[in-house]
Amino acid sequence: MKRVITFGTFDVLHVGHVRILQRARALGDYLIVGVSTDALNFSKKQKRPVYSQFDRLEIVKSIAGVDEVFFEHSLELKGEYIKQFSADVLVMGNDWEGRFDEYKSLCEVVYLPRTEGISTTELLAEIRASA
Ligand code: C2G
Repeated sequence: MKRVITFGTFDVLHVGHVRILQRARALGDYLIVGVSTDALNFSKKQKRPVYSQFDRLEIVKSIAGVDEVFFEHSLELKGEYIKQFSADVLVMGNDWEGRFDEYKSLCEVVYLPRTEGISTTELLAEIRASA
């Protein structure tokens, strides 16, 4: 049984998020998703997600193929999470290409191409413009 782990904010869920989760799941038999907390987001991007971490966790958990979810409290804890959840593969979008290569000593590290033409940031800009 191959266990896959991935991480993200997954705010204002869109097809790019769904596709990366499905492609991550297809690399193994069990998918664990670390949903970044509001505090982690704020420290990383200086902004609050639209949906709270509790809503984002609940939404991600409801997606077919997602077997387990947890809160990612810090980017630096990835190694700990990989060990804690006994992950065999770490999957990240290629916007993070090369950033997590240090974990290759713990598990396989795979960067998957992002879905072109969609992002939460662009969606929010469109919503603001048309509101
Ligand atoms: N993604 C994608 N295609 C898009 C948008 C996002 O494949 N058009 C992927 C990203 O590459 C990422 C995942 O969806 O792997 C979640 O994206 P975000 O919510 O933007 O996650 P991010 O804020 O990058 O958080 O520990 C790392 C962080 O938690 C990652």
